[in-house]
Amino acid sequence: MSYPKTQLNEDDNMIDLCGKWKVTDDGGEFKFEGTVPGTVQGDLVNLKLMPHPYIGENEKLFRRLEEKSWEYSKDFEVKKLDKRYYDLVIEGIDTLAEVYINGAFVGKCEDMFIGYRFPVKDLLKTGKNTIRVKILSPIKVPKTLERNYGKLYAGEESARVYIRKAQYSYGWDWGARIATSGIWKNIYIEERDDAYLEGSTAYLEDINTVKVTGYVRAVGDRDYTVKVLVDKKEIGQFQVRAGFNGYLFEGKFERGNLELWYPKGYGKSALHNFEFKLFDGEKEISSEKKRIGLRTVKIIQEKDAEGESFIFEINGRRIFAKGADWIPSDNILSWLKDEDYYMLLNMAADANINMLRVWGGGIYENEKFYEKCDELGITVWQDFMFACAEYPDNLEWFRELAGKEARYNVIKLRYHPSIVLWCGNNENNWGFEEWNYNHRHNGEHLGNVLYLQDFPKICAEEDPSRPYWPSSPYGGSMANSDEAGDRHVWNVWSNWVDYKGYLADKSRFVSEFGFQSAPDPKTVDFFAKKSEKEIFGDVMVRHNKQVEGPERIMKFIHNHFGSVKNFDSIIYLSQINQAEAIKTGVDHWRERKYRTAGTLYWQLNDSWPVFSWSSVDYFKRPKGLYYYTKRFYAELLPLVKNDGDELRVIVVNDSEMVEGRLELELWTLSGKKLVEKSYDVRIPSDSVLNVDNFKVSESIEESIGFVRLKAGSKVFENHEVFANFRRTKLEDPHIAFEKSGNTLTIKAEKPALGVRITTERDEILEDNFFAISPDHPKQIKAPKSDFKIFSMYDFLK
Ligand code: BMA
Repeated sequence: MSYPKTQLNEDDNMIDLCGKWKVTDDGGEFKFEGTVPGTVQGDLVNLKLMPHPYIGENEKLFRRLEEKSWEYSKDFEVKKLDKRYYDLVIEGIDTLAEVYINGAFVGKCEDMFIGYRFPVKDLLKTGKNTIRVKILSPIKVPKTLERNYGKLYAGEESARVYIRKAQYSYGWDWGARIATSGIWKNIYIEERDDAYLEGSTAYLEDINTVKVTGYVRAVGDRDYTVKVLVDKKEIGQFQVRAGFNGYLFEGKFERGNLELWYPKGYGKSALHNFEFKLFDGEKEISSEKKRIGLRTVKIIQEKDAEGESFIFEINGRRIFAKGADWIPSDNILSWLKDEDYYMLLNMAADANINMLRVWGGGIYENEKFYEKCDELGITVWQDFMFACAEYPDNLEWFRELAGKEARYNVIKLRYHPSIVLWCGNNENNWGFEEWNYNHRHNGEHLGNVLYLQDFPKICAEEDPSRPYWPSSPYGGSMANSDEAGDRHVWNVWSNWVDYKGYLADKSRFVSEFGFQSAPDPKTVDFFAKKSEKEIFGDVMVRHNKQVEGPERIMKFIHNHFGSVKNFDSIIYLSQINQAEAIKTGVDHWRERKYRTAGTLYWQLNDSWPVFSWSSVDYFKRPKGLYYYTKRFYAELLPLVKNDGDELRVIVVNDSEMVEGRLELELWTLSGKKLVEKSYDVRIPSDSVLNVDNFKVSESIEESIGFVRLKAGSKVFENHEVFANFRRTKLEDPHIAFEKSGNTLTIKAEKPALGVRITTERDEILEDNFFAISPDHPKQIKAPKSDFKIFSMYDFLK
């Protein structure tokens, strides 16, 4: 028996309270059978009592629901009360709640990110019992607090800083405003006779020494020990003793030949089956089973000519972080299934992503998320859930609650090798310096005591196995400076700068940069009728949450392509612009390895169907950027770049030494080959190799470059657009294709760009949105359903 329940076997040591509950609101408007875990908003839509919030302008109908309080109630049976302890365990409640059993007050919940546990034996009786959970309005209470304590800087809904609830649920520049209410995680009564384990973990103290530790809760006055098994082999039995935050066990053993855990692309992500068994004398009374990977992690911060490095080092190896930022995958979290997590994370891994940043305006993710990242070797930069605001840590209760939340989540998640960093918040320190976040307490910015004192202390106490970083961005002379630490690069896009602007950037680690695009056309069809497909129309503007988001989309389309044909062209061209933009940044920063040591683009996923910075839309349909990601994050990246009067040919290698053949071609858009070269290359491990520099006699202004590296059985491709499509009109590339068996071969007579295959059914293809050189037909696995092939030419006027 252990906590949380997600690890419980279906046994008789609990009374499960999940399932159907009666739900009513305080206004007497709704009365329905709700589902737990769940949310009232999710139920209301599922039961068709409210329309789907993601269609048309329906989102706005959900705003008034925020004002309501809700009551959940359920009868349940208790067969016998013969155990010593009966704890009501609520793994998560959204958010402010009062709990009653058989009419008696049990306790209060005030943080959606904390699991609650209340002893309830005295309140239970054998036979029928009733539990009642009153959930208070998630807007009225914070608004009252705001009136009492003062308005802080927090963008659109400033009251959100007074409630420990996912901050994006009050609306974000990519997210709907749906402030949910509900019992969003498991709820049950745990029956026990004795103590139990919590937060057992194992980590490397140094590369050869494994440390094991964990808490033992509810101890009696007895002699407890904890036996630890690794892959079924016992490695030791350790005494339980009083520690500063409760009883605990601690021990060490030699790693010996236990394999290490590496991020994807750097070795195997080996996981070991750890079993922690709590004994009272000879009797086993509790156990935790966890799959744990062993690795060391630090950030190399060393002075150099450009300032100070910021390089993740795992097991002594430098890592170039290739990734994206992760937001909650739904506005109604109760709609997410394990499969949604698996699919998105598999997609990320297939696209060669080795790091995701769990952004601070969302949630500490579902256990399944981290388990899958452990398995796939995707490292996680984990923010604490504080974003784009000042937070009232001047209030003692708030500071205490924030600390409790941090400690709870660190203890819960610390066994995951994938998490390589705890980070205090998203952009708050940047705000202190550059966005007039000027409220202070005892001279300190509001929130900063948490990020600079409390959180690092909690992390050091509970989890010495990974570094802590105060904020994202942070480091250097200013939080968002480029000479040290991480940086969010938003001059491009948000400040209306076009994407060539990335080329001047010298960030040491780019933890955010992004460019918006439309979702997949089928996703647009989900929320908009034909008559609503107008980029500045009400429905489209509602589905682009950034102020002047649509304006930027159109500006950059006009910049690059001139006038637009129709709405389909906007969808397509916005995706091409986005993909080319992010590629421009990544190509540039990867070439700077390790002066820049990571690129996390904003953002991998979406929380509803929307125009946003994501590479995969709400329905997990890949955008052009997704397929580009696969190529620009591959272990080998060939590049051809224009330095003004010379072309430069480069290969970036993140893996072992490779020998291969590099081919380069330059074509005009009208189909004239300007250059053809090839090189035998030997690319040292973990390197950036300058292959060639040369002058081209003819103008390259109307051309496109293709680079192709053949290494063993693998081919790594890249292209570089030198032409300006507004000046040089694309000509019809005359695309032809042939399907034989499982292979699709696509040919073009002239350079074809942005070749897009659309399929009848949703399919993730081996490749898509690629460029084709007339000399090199493209071969991919054939789609399974009917398909059509387009290229950029079809979408331009
Ligand atoms: C960053 C993020 C988010 C935001 C994104 C796009 O600042 O941290 O707050 O959604 O940019 O504007």
